[in-house]
Amino acid sequence: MATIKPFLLVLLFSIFSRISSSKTHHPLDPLTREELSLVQLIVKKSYPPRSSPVFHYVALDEPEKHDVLSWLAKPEPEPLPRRAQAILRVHKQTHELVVDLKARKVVSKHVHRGPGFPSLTLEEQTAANDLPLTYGPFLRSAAKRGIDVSQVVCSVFTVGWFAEEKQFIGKRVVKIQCFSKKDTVSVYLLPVEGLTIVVDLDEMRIVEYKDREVAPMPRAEGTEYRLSKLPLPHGPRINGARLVQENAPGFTIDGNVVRWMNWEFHVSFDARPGLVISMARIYDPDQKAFRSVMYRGHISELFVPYQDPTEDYYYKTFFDSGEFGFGVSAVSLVPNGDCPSHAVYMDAFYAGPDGTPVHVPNVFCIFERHAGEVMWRHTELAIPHVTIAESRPEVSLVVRMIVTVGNYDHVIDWEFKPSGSIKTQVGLTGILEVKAANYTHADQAAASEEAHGTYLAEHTIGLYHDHFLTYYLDIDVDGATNSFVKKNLVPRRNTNTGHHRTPRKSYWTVVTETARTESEAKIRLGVGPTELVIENPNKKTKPGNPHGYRLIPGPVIHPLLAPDDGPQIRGSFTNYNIWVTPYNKTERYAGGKYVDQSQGEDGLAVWTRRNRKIENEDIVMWHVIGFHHVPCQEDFPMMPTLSGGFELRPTNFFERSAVLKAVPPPPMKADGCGVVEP
Ligand SMILES: *[C@@H]1O[C@H](CO)[C@@H](O)[C@H](O)[C@H]1NC(C)=O
Ligand SMILES: *[C@@H]1O[C@H](CO)[C@@H](O)[C@H](O)[C@H]1NC(C)=O
Ligand SMILES: [Cu+2]
Repeated sequence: MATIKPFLLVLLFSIFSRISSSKTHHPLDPLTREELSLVQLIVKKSYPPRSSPVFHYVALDEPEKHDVLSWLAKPEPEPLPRRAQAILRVHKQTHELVVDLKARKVVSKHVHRGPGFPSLTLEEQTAANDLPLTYGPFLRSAAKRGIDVSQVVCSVFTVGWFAEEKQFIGKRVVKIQCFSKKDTVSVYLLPVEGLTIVVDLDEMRIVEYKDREVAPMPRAEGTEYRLSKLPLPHGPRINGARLVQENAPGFTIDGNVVRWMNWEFHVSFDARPGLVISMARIYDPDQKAFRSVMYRGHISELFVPYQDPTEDYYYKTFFDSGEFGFGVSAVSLVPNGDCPSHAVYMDAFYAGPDGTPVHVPNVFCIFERHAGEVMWRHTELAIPHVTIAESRPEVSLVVRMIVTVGNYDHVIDWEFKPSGSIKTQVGLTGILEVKAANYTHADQAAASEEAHGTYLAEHTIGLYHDHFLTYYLDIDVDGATNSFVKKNLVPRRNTNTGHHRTPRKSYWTVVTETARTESEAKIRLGVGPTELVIENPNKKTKPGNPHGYRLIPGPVIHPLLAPDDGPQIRGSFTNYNIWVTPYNKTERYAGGKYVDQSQGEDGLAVWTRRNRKIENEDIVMWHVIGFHHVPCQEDFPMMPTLSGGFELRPTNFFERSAVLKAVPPPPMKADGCGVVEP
């Protein structure tokens, strides 16, 4: 999987991988191209020749956590057995298989029942998109609107779930919306309104068609974003910058294990969440050992409900990860735009619909970030005749993936800092979802109850919507057994009970509360100030504080939909910003494993009803962050990146600052060539 881009590095790493035992899989390595092909072969053989199963998901069936950890502890471990899990559609049924790659056989096969369906394949989306273009009634609708069908593209949208829509229950259906590409490439900005097109994916045919009304089309003018097509003058001009790294790059990639400064972690690709960070450990010079911080971290779900309840748009309540697959939707990164010039790239493979491996080049990039920030500093002015000014530049390591689902692009970063912090960031960019409406001025839209968005251009409304991102964070502070501790900041009145009376009337103090069960760990942020810490109650610093990592939360968001609304029942994992569950290998996806048309039958809200014990257990934290999005004109036709994220920060984890003795790099010459001699 590790295809390193720059030529020299290819040389370097190919030598390196020959030295290291490249044949030995890390137990969490993603399935290779060869392994995916083997899965295809074994699975197809397990079905009668004409049943043509469709592969919706294939991934490593990872070994149990304790096996992985004991593998890690051995100096020369034997490779662990490799197994794959596969989700297929066969004869309108969802099949779950586990394949043993060594024994070359299917070791378990069962039919999943229940309302939710697996994520869509790209191929079935393409096939469905083409259906309207040869469908008589659609051709008549286009003619009625004066639209040339050769200038139309269509796109699949998941239908969500609404209890009243009984005709969809048990059928794998999608809705199709069509767009004009006449004089534009920003097709999402030119929707053809007033049509309902429902496609049954298992039968691959249109099963419902309605043409209600003719709405005006938005204009193509002003929707261009390709620089080569944009009229002069261009600007502002982005200054070039080239990073000169004396010991470049500062990290090594051994298979899928990345080592950098005091960090070591495993980077993996999974067709569902895409980028997965595992077994992040940091070196502690006091203990002369690597210490575990996070066993697993990835985006678990992304819920994007649009806020227009009318016929054409009510159903748009997307679960981008579960319905479309974040991994499958991850794009090849554009060098020098998506990642800086000194980045190193990795490739990925996933299973196409017939099981054949699909290669995604440059799916992740890894780079050192020297962004001009300060790691720490101090100028001491209090000591007469002594000049002290100590300063260290911040440097961090970033692993990045970009996921494009339809109109939106999501830049997903995991950032590691030598201080011990892990930061995440998600950047939203791309094209807004708009509807065409018969307005010609913002005042008309503002006066109407029917706009459900911002008037952006002639006949164009940018629809209101939310982005709710849920992160899966299996934090293991110094081992798996941890507790979740709330350190609530509580205001107090000064009762002057101490020895000396003071005129101070009030102060705040910390009241610590350890969550014993899942319900005690469901938290809506923004209510009262609190520090949220994952602690290891069994491991303490020399002064006696439990080792911990605390969460500096990301942008806080709460749902505004009614709890009895179908989309919110499915998206009930957004009811809290924090959840903590006991580790369970199968509980990975906050909105459930089978999300398309799900009815909220699976996921965080359901699992945590058991109210399991989470104190001094192997626990997983889930963090929901997000944005309510009221579109504005600057988001049109291309939205500049809007970012947010959170930080996991060591808290009494080390005996002292992990970067106290950080050695700054030698200063560079002004031309960037060579180091200034002292
Ligand atoms: C749009 O509005 C204009 C003026 O109010 C009206 O004449 C026209 O019929 C409307 N068009 C549609 C498609 O509703
Ligand atoms: C793991 O989670 C699944 C789904 O919630 C549940 O069915 C199963 O019983 C759990 N296993 C254990 C050991 O708790
Ligand atoms: Cu948005």
